[in-house]
Amino acid sequence: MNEHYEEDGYLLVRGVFDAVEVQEMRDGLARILETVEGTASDRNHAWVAGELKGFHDLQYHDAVFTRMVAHPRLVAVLTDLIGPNVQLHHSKMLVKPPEQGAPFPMHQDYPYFPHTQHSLLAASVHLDDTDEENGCLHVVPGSHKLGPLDAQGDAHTVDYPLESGIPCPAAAGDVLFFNYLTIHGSGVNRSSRTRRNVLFQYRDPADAPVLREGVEEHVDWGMGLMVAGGNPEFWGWRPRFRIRQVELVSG
Ligand SMILES: O=C(O)CCC(=O)C(=O)O
Repeated sequence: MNEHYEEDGYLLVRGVFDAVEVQEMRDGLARILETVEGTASDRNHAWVAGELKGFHDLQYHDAVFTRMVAHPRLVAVLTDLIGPNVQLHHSKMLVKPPEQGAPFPMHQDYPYFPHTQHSLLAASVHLDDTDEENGCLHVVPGSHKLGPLDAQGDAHTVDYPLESGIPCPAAAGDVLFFNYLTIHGSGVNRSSRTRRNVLFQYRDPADAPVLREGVEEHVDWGMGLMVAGGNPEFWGWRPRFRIRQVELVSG
């Protein structure tokens, strides 16, 4: 495993996606935003004051993301960090508009989808150049070693100011990988530039989710896609799910 990731709980890899691929993903996001505009689905996903487009399941919206979640250059890093078998857990977009783009208070991702072996990590794919002015990510190096922390409120925040994390400015095409125990967050977008990221979350398929009353905490449509190796848990894992259509939401 990569020594820096093991020690610090994160890794910034430059140039994973080239300019053409970045543009394809920007166009994919624009298509998704166009389809929801003015519909009941167009909700603000900000945790605190501000604006954020945070739609999940990107690969169900647009095929460009099916290709990108399994991109060979991305997968090469994932197998180094997770192991030979890598499974997609979920995907989402994070579009922070200019002037008012919402911050993310510091948190661990652990309480959103707890697992037993802590293999989960985020690959935050930058589609714009980011810096402190347009709300880049901050991480607290080594904080993954603290294990799961007491989290507060619905947003599961931890008692760390943004300044306790080091800023991770990045260029379009760079990917910041961080473990789901690594404390992270991001500031307000105070600039006149949009900050577009897509975030793919992966795990080792042998890493069992922690169940609450027999139920997995976070289930997304797109979860379970293998992007490297095989899934030794497939037959044990699949029958746990039963799909019940509660409500059909139309635009
Ligand atoms: O990309 C960001 O600004 C933060 C995203 C984040 O912390 C999350 O989705 O858990």
